[in-house]
Amino acid sequence: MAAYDPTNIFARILRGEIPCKKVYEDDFALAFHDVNPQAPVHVLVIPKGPYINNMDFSAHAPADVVAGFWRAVGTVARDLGLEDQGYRLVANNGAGGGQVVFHFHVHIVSGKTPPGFGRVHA
Ligand code: DGP
Repeated sequence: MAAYDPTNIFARILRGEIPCKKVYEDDFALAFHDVNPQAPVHVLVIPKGPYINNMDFSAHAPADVVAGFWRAVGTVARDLGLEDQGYRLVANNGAGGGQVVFHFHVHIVSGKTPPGFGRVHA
């Protein structure tokens, strides 16, 4: 696996170097609106640590960091009022899995979602 690149766009958002439309933040995660929404609700949740993707995060993040991150994903979905209407979680992993930004992130999408969303770029 390639090394984490600290110049990626989400690392820059975490450092406050570029703005985001923040919806939630705690010790483990930052959540903000996707700049190019694919559904009426499209929010990204990212861990605060330098993990490239799910393979990296699931293998290398300490247990409290993994738990804190996934609790934050649930909190964001709840705070967005999505519990009743439902939502999808998408985590593209690797270029072949459609990942473009190489800082681990989970998409929360709800409402009308285009069929192409989350497609694999084989
Ligand atoms: P992925 O393909 O899973 O790596 O998705 C990356 C997402 O990140 C994509 O839906 C667009 C979003 N994105 C890219 N650059 C920015 C940015 O500067 N700000 C925000 N808010 N979202 C971004």
